[in-house]
Amino acid sequence: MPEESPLPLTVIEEFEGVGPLVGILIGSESDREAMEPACVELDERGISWELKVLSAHRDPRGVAEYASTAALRGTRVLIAGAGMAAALPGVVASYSDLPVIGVPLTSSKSVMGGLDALLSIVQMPPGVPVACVSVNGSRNAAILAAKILAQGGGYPGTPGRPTAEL
Ligand code: RP5
Repeated sequence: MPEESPLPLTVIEEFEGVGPLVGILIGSESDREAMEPACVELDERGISWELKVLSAHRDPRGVAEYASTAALRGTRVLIAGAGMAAALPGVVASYSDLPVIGVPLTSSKSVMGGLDALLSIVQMPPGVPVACVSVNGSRNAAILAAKILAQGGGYPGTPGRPTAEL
């Protein structure tokens, strides 16, 4: 009998578990300070995280690559903070099945103190959900991520979980 050819899953296994539980993306270096409370909160809870500066409009390919491979690296929740038109959380959600928490941020160029980013993030069209915390609410994003991580292995019918008896 011929030896079985390696499955593409080998690639997945290679990545599995090497990434942090939470991936934080920001659209600009200028967003870093506003996301600091999220990093502190995750540290205090002992949750591993990484932060990357990846802009939806300046580096769309980078965002696509990061978001579409995050789950393979073992990341379970994505947090995306951005200001102004704030496309980043929505783009991330379009490339990943992981839950995405958007953080609308204020910047020196914001309209109405960040209302522009808030509406951009919260008004995602049906089918591509993004959770949205308050303007500059990065600490809440981290707490919500922790709550998501604390949940069990899915809902009835998902692989590895028995179907609920009705
Ligand atoms: C967004 O535009 C960023 O998320 C940032 O909040 C805002 C301004 O970016 P910079 O011009 O400071 O790089 O893309």
